[in-house]
Order: sequence, then C-alpha cells, then structure tokens
Amino acid sequence: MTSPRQLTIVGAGLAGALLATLLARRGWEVDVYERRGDPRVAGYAGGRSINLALAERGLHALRSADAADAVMDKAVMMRGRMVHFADGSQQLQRYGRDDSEVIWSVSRGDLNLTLIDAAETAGARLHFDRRLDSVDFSTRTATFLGDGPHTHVFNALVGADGAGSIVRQQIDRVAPLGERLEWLDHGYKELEIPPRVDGGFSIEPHALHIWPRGRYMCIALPNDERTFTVTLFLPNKGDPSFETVVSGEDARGLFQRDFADALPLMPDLEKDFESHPTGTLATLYLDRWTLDGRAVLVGDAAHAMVPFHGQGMNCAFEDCVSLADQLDSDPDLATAFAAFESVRRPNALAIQQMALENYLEMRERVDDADFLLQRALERSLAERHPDRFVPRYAMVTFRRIPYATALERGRIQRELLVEATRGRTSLDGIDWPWLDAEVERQLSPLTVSA
Ligand code: FAD
Ligand code: E0Q
Repeated sequence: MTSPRQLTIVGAGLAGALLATLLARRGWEVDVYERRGDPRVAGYAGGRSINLALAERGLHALRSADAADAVMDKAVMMRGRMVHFADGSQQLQRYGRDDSEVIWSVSRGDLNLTLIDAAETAGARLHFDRRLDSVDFSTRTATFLGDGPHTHVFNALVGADGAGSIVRQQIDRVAPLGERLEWLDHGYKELEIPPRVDGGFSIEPHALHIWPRGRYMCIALPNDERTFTVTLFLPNKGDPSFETVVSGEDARGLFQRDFADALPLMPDLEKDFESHPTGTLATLYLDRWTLDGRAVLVGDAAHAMVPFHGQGMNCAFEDCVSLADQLDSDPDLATAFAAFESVRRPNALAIQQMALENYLEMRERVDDADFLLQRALERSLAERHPDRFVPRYAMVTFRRIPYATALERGRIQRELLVEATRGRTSLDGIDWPWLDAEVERQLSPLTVSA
C-alpha cells in the first residue's frame, strides 16, 4: 500500500522543526502547527537565555539537515565538568580523550529559530499561534485554537508537542497507550551569572560547571553572550528543598552556605529565584507510540526523561532522523511508524534509565574516592582497549551506537571496574592480565562508524 507523502506535525519545537526540515527536503508535503507565536516576529517565547548541551547524536542529526554550521557558529565548547567542591576547590574532569570529544552549549531559542528557518526554506508550511485542542481520528480532523477554532484534515499526525503532548492525550482516548508518568521528587530553578564588568565570562567558559552537594546540586552552562545559565536542582520536600527555600532571601542563605563561590557572581539571585517558575521533572513511559498509519509520537511527547545526561534533545533529534529514514524506505505509513517505534522505543528506555542514574552520579559520586578510582581505571582501560572499552559516558555522548547497547556494555564495564578496584585505594597492584583477558572476552570490538 502506498500512502501519500503528506504529514502534519504538531509542535515546532526542537523535534518538530527538525523533522519538518528533514521531510520537506525529501519532497514531503509538511504542515507544522505551533501553539506559540512565530519567534522570528515576536521574539522567542521561552524568554530567558536557556541553554542545552548538544552532543554527537544531535549534531549528526543537524548535519543531515544542513543546519549544523548555523548552530555551531554560536555554540560554546565544553571540555568537561568543572566540579566545584564544598571546600571551594575546583577540578576539571574531562569528558573525552581530547578536544575532539567535547560537547557544546547552545541556546534553545537560537537553535529553535535556526530550525524553523530551515523548515520554511525547505518548503514546510508553518502555522503559528495554533494550539492543538482535539483530534477526530475517524475523520482525520484536527481542531486548533488560535484566533478562533481552525480545523485541518490530515493524512497522518506527528506528535512533536513535548512532554504535555495533546496528540498523545488524543490518541490515548481511542487506543490506550499504556502511559506511566514517574515524577522525580526534585524540581529545578533557572538562575543567571552575568558577564564580568569588562564583558568577559566570569568563570571558565569551556566547561559545564557543577556544584555537587549530595541530595542536591547546581550546574551552569555558558552562553555565547558571556553569561551562564545556572540551574539549581533541589528536592521538593525535606531540608533544604523547595518547601524550605521559598523566598529570594532563603535562596541567598542556601547559596551562602553551599554554593559560596557562585553567590558573588549572581547579583540578581533573589529576583531570579522569585520571578522564575520552579520546573518539574519526570520520566514518561509508553507501551506504544503510534496509532496505525494515522499518528506517531516523537521526542518528549513519546519519552520525556530527566535532564541529567543532557540527552533529551539529542535523543529527540535521533528520533527525527530515524523516522524520516523509515518514511523514506517504506511507502506505507503504518509500517514505517511501527518500524520506527520498534527501533527507537528500547533505546529511549535505555537513555531514560541512564539519565536517572546520572543524577545520582552527578550529585553524590563525582567527589567520591571509590568513584574517582574507578574513573582512573576506566581511563586506563579505554587507552589499553580503545576499540573495546569505551566509557559509557563516551558511548552515549560521542558515539551513535544504540543507547540500549551503551547501557548493556556499560553494565559489563561497571562490573569489571568494581571487581578490579574492590578494597583498593590506588591502581597499584591491579591484576592487568586478568582484566585485559576479561575485556577481550566480554566486550566485542566496536566498529569505527559506531
Ligand atoms: P519541546 O522542545 O518541548 O517542543 C514542543 C513544542 O510543541 C513547543 O514548541 C510547544 O510550544 C509546542 N506545543 C505544545 N503543545 C502544543 C499544542 N497543543 N499545539 C501546538 N503546539 C504545541 N536535552 C539535551 O539534549 N541537552 C540538555 O542539556 C538538556 N537540558 C535540559 C535541561 C532541563 C532543565 C530540561 C527540562 C530539559 C533538558 N533537555 C536537554 C531536554 C530537552 O529540553 C527536551 O528533550 C527537548 O526540548 C525535546 O524536544 P521536543 O521537540 O520533543 O519538545
Ligand atoms: C552532560 C551535558 C542539565 C544537564 C545537562 C547535561 C549534563 C548534566 C549533568 C546536566 C552530564 C554530565 N551532562 O556532565 O555527566 O554531559 O548535559 Cl544536570
């Protein structure tokens, strides 16, 4: 069966705008409906300069849409985590082997603008100020609200409308998706470090700064305009939590005690803390992502995750490339959607799990002696067996092997690291012959392209 090459995408966010570009460039007729106004007219409605870490998976997807150069023009390189310890000392923990293995801080607003431009240039039709309200799947009619209701008859609907997806809600009414939302009992608040008086960055620009404090933490990512966006992650209950840290004055007290080196860099802490909303965090699990050939979910709409691996957007972009490839190779939409779901769902589940694990690692292990010893051994093994022993972080961040493979190989590697360092405080006396043999026995070589 051959379906017409026509799609309607709901959401011109990161995934929606990229998918529209990829498909329009391949000759698909694409309509995109977005709740917000056109950011090129009204300014980006996200408002403040919020940034994201872009890694190899996302960058690869941008390259395949010819959008990488425009994005990389304003990206700030981050070589590693700059850990700010409680005693005020700092340490740069490199992410990769050298400057070929780094991640990039990009502005969400600029990135979204670039992708919206790319989608339009490629021939997609964009409709702003159109919020999806309801869908009648029997007549393939979608109703959008803007200046009054607008109905649109679609061939197939792509839900790229984020974690609170209305497409998902509407599919679920006619064919339950088995939705499970697991809330994290932590929230976040975005704050800012302005430039120094001379206009420069006030802390090291080429790093993702992190202040790990056990049950909570702060991070800061650089912006092209010399500011940093700081994100405070705190539990929702207990002490300290968003229950006890309520006013700007409370926030100052917390920073005074726990993030003392950051406090003098944040003149607007009180105002930012009180005026910015507290964000919530959750993982979304679905049993299905599709409604036969009529609808499919991508990105956060299908698999929202906690942000602690910096992979939500990267994963969403990978979804877009995968879906565009399936649509190109299979003329039947139902088959293409089903193939997309079966390839991507296990991988989304794997990165969701790794993102949850990374929160624990970030907030309570990066300053722990056992962890640092395991990391030292990990580096040695990666050097001894560059084709077999690739640290899990690197498999997720610098490679494009399936997330599920990274999770599985990471589990094997972790067991080896724990076993080999048990009861030790240094790498002296490590049983290298045993370890090398185990690596060769348990970890097959990864191909260069992966
Ligand atoms: P969104 O970007 O949410 O886009 C959805 C779009 O749909 C929006 O434009 C919205 O206006 C529109 N929309 C919603 N409802 C409707 C409707 N009814 N009708 C029409 N349009 C609608 N990921 C990374 O890769 N790296 C990071 O460093 C990173 N850091 C993060 C930090 C935080 C604090 C958070 C919360 C997330 C972070 N992420 C990160 C994850 C990333 O933000 C998401 O995974 C990504 O935005 C998902 O893209 P999306 O297009 O699926 O959804
Ligand atoms: C990255 C890059 C929001 C956020 C984004 C990130 C990362 C972290 C901690 C957070 C993970 C890491 N990380 O440093 O291990 O690599 O994107 Cl909190």
